Amino acid sequence: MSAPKRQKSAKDVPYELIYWPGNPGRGEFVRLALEEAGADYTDTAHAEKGMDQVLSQIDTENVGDNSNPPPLAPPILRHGDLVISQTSNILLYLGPRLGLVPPAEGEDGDPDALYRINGLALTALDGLCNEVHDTHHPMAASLYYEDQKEESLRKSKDFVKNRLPKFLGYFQRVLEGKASGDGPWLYGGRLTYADLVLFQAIDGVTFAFPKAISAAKTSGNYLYVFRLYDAVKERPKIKEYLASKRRQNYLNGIYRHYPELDLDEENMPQSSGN
Ligand SMILES: N[C@@H](CCC(=O)N[C@@H](CS)C(=O)NCC(=O)O)C(=O)O
Repeated sequence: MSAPKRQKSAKDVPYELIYWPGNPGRGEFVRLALEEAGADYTDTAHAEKGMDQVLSQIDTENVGDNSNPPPLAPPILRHGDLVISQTSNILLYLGPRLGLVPPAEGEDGDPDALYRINGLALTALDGLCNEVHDTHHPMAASLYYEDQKEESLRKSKDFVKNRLPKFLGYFQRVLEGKASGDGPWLYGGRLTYADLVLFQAIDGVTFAFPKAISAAKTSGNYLYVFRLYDAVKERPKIKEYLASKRRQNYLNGIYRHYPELDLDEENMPQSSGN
């Protein structure tokens, strides 16, 4: 007897990532989860009229629909009749569906894992994404960088000297802790979406502040953080993705390289900043 044909449920459809074309931005945190899982997804970054799709979502005339409030800003995920925004919220939805968190149920079920993993992802997004954005836009997101260069330099000095070591030191401590389990991963001895977020955040900071990251590497204070970075980069699906045309170059997004903000080693403290 042949197996009964599976009914296509409303959610048995490709994921749709709605994000600005032209730079990886915050969309990349979602993209990497979809890529690592080999998920079926579409991406406005590569779609004809992708920009129009983003603009129609965030249009001030958009009031959403019967169930979904309108999003304020991308990344946005559409999955069947669900439309959600906010990077970490999207990852919270995708994590269990893509197998990027331990199962909540079953004999070895870990129902609290999702919230621990989400905490790690949020922390990486706070310090190594949102604060990086503020290094070139410390005064106002609606002003050009050129209109806030002086403040950007002050902010970058503080980022490189204090904030970057603090966050790298924090993740080094997480990786040294028992809850991280065996191997290079942040939680439970297995890859989760928090590892992908940390990888992408470090990749972006490396583009923006190569001198500071180089100093952080040679300090030897964050060995486990860079080991995690290398381990994610070597995941077969991630490696294939990074070499593909789907991976976009950094360009005028969150992670920008301004040589005048790329402060050198002497701005990095010698200790781990814990
Ligand atoms: N906290 C939000 C921030 C979203 C966000 O700032 N998106 C950017 C692109 S990465 C944007 O288009 N912002 C438009 C705006 O803030 O006006 C998240 O993590 O998704």
